[in-house]
Amino acid sequence: MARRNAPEGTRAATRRPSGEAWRELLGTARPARHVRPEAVTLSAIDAEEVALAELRDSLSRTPRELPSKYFYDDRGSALFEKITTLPEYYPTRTERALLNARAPEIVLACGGSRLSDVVELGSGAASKTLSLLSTALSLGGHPRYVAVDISAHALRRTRELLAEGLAGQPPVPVHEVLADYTRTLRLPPRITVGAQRLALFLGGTIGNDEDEAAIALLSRVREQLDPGDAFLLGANLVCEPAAIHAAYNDAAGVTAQFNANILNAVNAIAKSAFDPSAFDHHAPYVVEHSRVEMWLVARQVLEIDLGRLGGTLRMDKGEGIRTEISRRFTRASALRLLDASGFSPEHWMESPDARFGLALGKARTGLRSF
Ligand code: SAH
Ligand code: AVI
Repeated sequence: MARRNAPEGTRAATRRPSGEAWRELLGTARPARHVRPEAVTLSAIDAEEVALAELRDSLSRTPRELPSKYFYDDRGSALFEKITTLPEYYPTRTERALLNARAPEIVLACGGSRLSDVVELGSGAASKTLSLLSTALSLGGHPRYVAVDISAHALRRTRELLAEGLAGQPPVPVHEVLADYTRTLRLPPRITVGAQRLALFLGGTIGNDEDEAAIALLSRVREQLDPGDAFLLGANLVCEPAAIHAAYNDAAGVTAQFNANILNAVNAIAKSAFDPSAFDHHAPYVVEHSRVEMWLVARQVLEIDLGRLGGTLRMDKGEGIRTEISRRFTRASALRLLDASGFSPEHWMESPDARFGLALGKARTGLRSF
């Protein structure tokens, strides 16, 4: 197919998903308006038919699954932002406090004023990244910020929050990349030759993948960097099960809404007929696997028209669809991930309550140290 032969960097721009629903899920990229806009580069965006195949495949597994990236349509992104403000959801505020406290150390370890390129995967609202950019500016640096996210809504929020949060400081050029980083990851070229790059993957999002997928993703990030470039990984740590449980079972029911909304996103893409209200939110912390598992559990026998996925899905009462895993790491397991992906771990920083960790690594010459 001719389309498949298009250069990767241009494919997304020339190849428009045909379905309204898919456009809605992925949105369209726009240049940043408030923070000195730059040209937008798009990495390859999933084609509609690839999404349909992925959904078909994941729903036919045992157990049935939906990839967690489908949470982030406009409503899902807004619900996630709301989750980050809930009293029970400790990861965001814990990571923010840790980043605020350690920003000078992180920026200095990344060249201080030479830090000129900050790239964030799954940037979301990017509210925590402000402290790093602010610190780089206050050290006399001129960082550019590259935000990579599958959600157009999240990129819009990134733009708004950066404009608000950095008001009164020198302008930070923002480069938005609307892309699915589980597929092609194509970062814009570094801003100047020899510029020091820092890639960020915060929020504990790495915990939404099993080891194999996590290492594949981080290795792709490594391939886009030069030896000596820095990578900062945020990881949720194994801690009190009750605190973890509460974070995914909040009293206001926002996480339950976020979970159910994935079915709206799937319906929009597949023209399927999932009824989100026919499922219960179930999110236990599974101690044995050090991970939360989010499920949508059928409250009764269901016959669901799968629309463009083809056929009908029959679910028994009590049968579940797993929508997310959210892993908790130890210092050792987080550093192992970095190492296995081609980064030499250099710093480990932990919140005072030991619930969240940040690992700073440097890209190695060889992808593997073993
Ligand atoms: N880093 C932010 C947001 C975390 S939520 C924080 O710490 O608060 C996860 C973010 O990753 C969302 O904004 C979501 O849209 C994005 N995301 C999830 N899967 C993605 C994928 N496959 N490709 C690109 N972005 C993805
Ligand atoms: C994005 N990710 C790290 C969140 C998490 O905690 O795993 C997504 C989330 N799911 C439920 N609440 C928040």
